[in-house]
Amino acid sequence: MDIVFSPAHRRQHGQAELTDGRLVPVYEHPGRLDAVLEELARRGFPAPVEPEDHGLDPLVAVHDPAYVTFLQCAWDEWVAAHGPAHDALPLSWRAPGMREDREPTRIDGRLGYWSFDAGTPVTAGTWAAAYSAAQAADTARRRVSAGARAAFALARPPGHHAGSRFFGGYCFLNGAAISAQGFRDAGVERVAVLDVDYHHGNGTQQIFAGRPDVFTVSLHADPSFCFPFFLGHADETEGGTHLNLPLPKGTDWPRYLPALETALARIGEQEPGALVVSLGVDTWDGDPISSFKLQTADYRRMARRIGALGLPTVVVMEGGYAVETIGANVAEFLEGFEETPAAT
Ligand code: Q9C
Ligand code: ZN
Repeated sequence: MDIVFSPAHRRQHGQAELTDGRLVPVYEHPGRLDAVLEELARRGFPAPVEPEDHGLDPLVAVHDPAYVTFLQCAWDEWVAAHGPAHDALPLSWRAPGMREDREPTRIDGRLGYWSFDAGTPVTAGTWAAAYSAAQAADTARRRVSAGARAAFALARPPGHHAGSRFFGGYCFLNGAAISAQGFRDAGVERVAVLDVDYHHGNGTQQIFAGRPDVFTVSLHADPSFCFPFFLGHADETEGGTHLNLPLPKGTDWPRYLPALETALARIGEQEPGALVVSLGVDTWDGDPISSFKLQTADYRRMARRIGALGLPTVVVMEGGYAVETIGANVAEFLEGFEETPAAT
């Protein structure tokens, strides 16, 4: 499997995120990908390739150009107001009854206007890193469009919480959505996105809501008790174009598998021409911010089933915060996928 990786991911290294009422060191940090790279090399995977640069077009195919412009300028605006010593974090958001037709001019207001949480620091390198991750997802998609059976965008910051007009949940640009839209623009009539990150893929759901050409599915911790809290319930079908499979605290493989089979059956019914997988391994038993109980060997089982669809597939890295096992969990997934043949 082709692996697309950019060292520019290191430029997103926030100081702190707001968790449980305290500023704590960020969970989403460069060491995550270092650990994956090291484990893939150890297991003999081919050396990664760097993303091609296709500019802003793939980004603005799924994000509002005004949002993309904001991301490019946010750090400079923050430094002008507050200096460079601390990361930029939003503190105020609209509530119902407040106005969304007036974009604030002050950076503090603008950060809230374009986001939905205080766990996603904007830093000096955020744009460069998020841009490289978006290009990695796009390059992986181009490799598959050019005939590869599958490609893996080993990228960060992750993307599935980012919507057409907002960042949050450690995400700025939605690589999975960029890949899916890229398949569409390359002539694939129907695309499916399968999100197996522990958290609901609210950004992906929002971007493709009501789009019969892009069927989206998310398996995740029930938003009644888990971030992102305000989307991800089973009754959100987006006119039959989306499926949510919320799962309880403590879900293990025997309870995860039936939901995965449901997801795969629904995807199969759509007869898609390509698949994008949002691969979060924060479902691992022992992840520091999650509650599921998947074991390392379960990622091989998961990938065998996903691979059995036989579809041209882009896998995009999302969450997974247990640095000691993130590499093994990702490697098991990729090896399991590679055991499956392409449909003929
Ligand atoms: N105590 C992804 O996995 N809230 N994003 C964390 C930690 C945000 C996770 C709170 C979690 C976002 C891509
Ligand atoms: Zn996650």
